[in-house]
Amino acid sequence: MSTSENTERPAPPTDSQLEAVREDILALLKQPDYDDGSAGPVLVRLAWHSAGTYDKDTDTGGSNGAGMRYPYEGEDPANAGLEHARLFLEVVKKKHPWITYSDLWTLAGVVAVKAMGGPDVPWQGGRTDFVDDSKLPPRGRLPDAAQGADHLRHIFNRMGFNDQEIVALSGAHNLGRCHIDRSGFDGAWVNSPTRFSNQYFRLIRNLEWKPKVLTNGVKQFTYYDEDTETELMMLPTDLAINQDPSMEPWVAAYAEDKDRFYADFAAVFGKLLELGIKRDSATGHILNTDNEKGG
Ligand code: ZEM
Repeated sequence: MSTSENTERPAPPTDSQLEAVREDILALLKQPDYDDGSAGPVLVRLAWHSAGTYDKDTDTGGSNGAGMRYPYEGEDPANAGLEHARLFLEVVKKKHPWITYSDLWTLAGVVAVKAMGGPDVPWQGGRTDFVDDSKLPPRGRLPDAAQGADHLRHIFNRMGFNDQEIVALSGAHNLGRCHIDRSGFDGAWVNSPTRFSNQYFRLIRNLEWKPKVLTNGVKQFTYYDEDTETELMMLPTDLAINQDPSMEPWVAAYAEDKDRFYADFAAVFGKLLELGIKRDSATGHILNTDNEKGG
């Protein structure tokens, strides 16, 4: 599956080149005919799934390589729906061919979080699209929403994250929605799914969530708000973090303190997007590009 494209180490982009990419990502966020009128949430999910395959013990997976371009990762049922995100970004790639897909997908998540009212997430470029066959992640590395806190630990400890970081990352579910034809789950977590906030944590704690079995047999949790006549949802994993004795205090902290959540989310999302990327600590330049492997 090796590809010969992008095997030359590119010159680092100038600030103005990167700024132009950011602007073009911003310009495509508004999508009147898509979901809640925004490409933002699905772009955040693309960034997460591109990086969340990382395994620290074997140093495999992660955003380098942009493996979702190829069927094994791209057509993994866990990534269903992310083709929309990749398609949205294709116009940006066409206009700025110098940027790698792996940089573009991670940067788009960061730009979208900020544009939807979230924090500034630290981001550095330099990822390679070279597919290193020895680094390919197997399927099954992303979390299964039907499971509980121990499963989340199993998945996220493998990336190097602790309980607090798992809870902070889960706060991304303030954005977007579940699609029955993608994950089998259905609905949005909050009433304003294109506005980043800590509402997700407050709703987990303050509403009375009832189990619901969808027509496809999938189990999730539901809350029907009589006043607004809207139905909100939670995944089993979303409620599991509020049951686990070591995660629950973080759910409480983020429900109460929006600034704390923003700061912790920015740090951990930034860390997620760097998994498997090795940089020179002085210059920030990437060390593990393709051509050291001989391209
Ligand atoms: Zn999600 N996520 N996620 N997530 N996620 C969905 C949607 C979104 C889990 C999960 O199973 C699901 C993180 C962590 C975890 C987003 C961001 C992040 C959906 C619905 C599911 C089932 C997909 C669909 O049907 O379209 C589980 C179990 C997680 C473990 C904690 C992390 C970390 C994220 C980013 C930091 C976002 C933004 C969405 C909404 C996507 C959209 O299309 O609207």
